[in-house]
Amino acid sequence: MNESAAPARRLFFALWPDAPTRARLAAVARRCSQHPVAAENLHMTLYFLGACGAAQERCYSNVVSRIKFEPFEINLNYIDFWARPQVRWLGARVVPPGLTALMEALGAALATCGYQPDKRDWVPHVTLSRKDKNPHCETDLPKLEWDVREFVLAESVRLDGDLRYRLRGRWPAGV
Ligand code: 2AM
Repeated sequence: MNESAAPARRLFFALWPDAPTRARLAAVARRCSQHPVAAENLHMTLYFLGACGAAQERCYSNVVSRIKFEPFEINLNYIDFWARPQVRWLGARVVPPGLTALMEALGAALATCGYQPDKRDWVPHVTLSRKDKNPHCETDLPKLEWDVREFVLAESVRLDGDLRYRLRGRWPAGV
């Protein structure tokens, strides 16, 4: 198949939890919903790119590989609910400066490939459940300090009707 005939991939940059953080997030998601996001799918989206061809993906991967950033910690300390998409999510009352810096660096890099970010304010969040009817979740949150040491490029795919994510690239902090 030549490159232009290859199907576009639905891509996004994200923070991908390490295994212990993922297990803690999954436990909260299960406590809050009968239909939680699958544990292996839990993540924080940084930039949603949408359908991308191979050349676009190469451009994004190239420019972000030059980003230098320091590791940082996100303290996920509250649960909220977006009524229209019926999404329950976990957020951070304080956005760490390291995350703001990474977002700015990524935004500037992606713009050089022609990417135009969503005009809505970005709210850092981990989606815990979708199409959730119950806006309330009464649960004591455990300490959820997420030690971020990389960002990733992920592809969203449907497998037998289920949403799955495949990692296409990962970029560590401090290099
Ligand atoms: P969400 O966590 O709020 O559902 C892959 O679809 C990821 O990109 C999801 O985490 C989703 O966010 C996020 N995303 C952001 N904007 C999107 C859009 N317009 N369409 C689909 N997903 C989007």
